[in-house]
Amino acid sequence: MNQTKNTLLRDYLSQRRLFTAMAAHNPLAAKLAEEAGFNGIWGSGFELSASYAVPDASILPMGIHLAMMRSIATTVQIPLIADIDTGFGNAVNVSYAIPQYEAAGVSAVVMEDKTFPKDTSLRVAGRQELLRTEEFQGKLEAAVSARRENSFVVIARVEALIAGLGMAEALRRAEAYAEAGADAILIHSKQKTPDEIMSFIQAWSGRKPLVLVPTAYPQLTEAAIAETGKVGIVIYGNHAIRAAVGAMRQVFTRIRQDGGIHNVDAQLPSVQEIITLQGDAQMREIEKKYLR
Ligand code: SPV
Ligand code: MG
Repeated sequence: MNQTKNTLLRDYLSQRRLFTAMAAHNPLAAKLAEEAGFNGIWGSGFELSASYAVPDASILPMGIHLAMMRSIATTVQIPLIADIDTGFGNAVNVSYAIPQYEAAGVSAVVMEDKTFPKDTSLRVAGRQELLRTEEFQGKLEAAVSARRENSFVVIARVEALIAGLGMAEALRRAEAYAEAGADAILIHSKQKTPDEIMSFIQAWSGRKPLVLVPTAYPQLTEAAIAETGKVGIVIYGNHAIRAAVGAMRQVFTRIRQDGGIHNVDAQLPSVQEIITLQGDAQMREIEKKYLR
């Protein structure tokens, strides 16, 4: 199964077809993303942190993220790209983390070049400090050599634009990470327009496919991204948790205002819909076959 999922993602990358990944913080969200037609799931650290109501700043331990990745990978048939932040330490920690993520059914990891503990990229005035290039190259080489299957994808994430170090430094690091064996380069920007990211794409040699997370510059459509011919994956980084927060707030407020559930009931997905999402059909088959 892993091989099939990995190969699917690899094919998109090698053909430079745009692979769309939606964030999920639990298996139910992943299932809804699969149902909606996304090509894969983004195992977002931001979303998982938010679902525990803690900052996305290396506060949740690896085990919690890993367990969630395993549950998501077990639930959906589409590839899962795990956000492993800084790799939970140095190159030694990375060497031990990668086989565990692979065994959990993940098809790819994204590792970022920030120091541990990290701060989240889109936070206003966040603490953004980058590792030395050579040190991050070592971590990438450790990740590449720790994978059991060559089809497992290692994505290097460049945070130079987020840290305000400029285009030349971002390009220099992206080349260095490709040199170290990364299969793709995630270039992140928090500019409110796509200009910065488009300049990077234009200047990029194209030796590896790029990965974009257009949260800050939502005007950039998939059609425009695909037109560049240099981007392999677009990640929608936090739209599952934001949708959930918006919907829960609205319904909770309404129930308090109305003093009951009489006005919200008809607007909500039915209990039967939730039972279906729980995989009721499969359990019924098991019951029929094996319960005696
Ligand atoms: C995440 O979703 O956890 C990401 C993307 O890493 S961002 O939050 O934009 O840094
Ligand atoms: Mg993250």
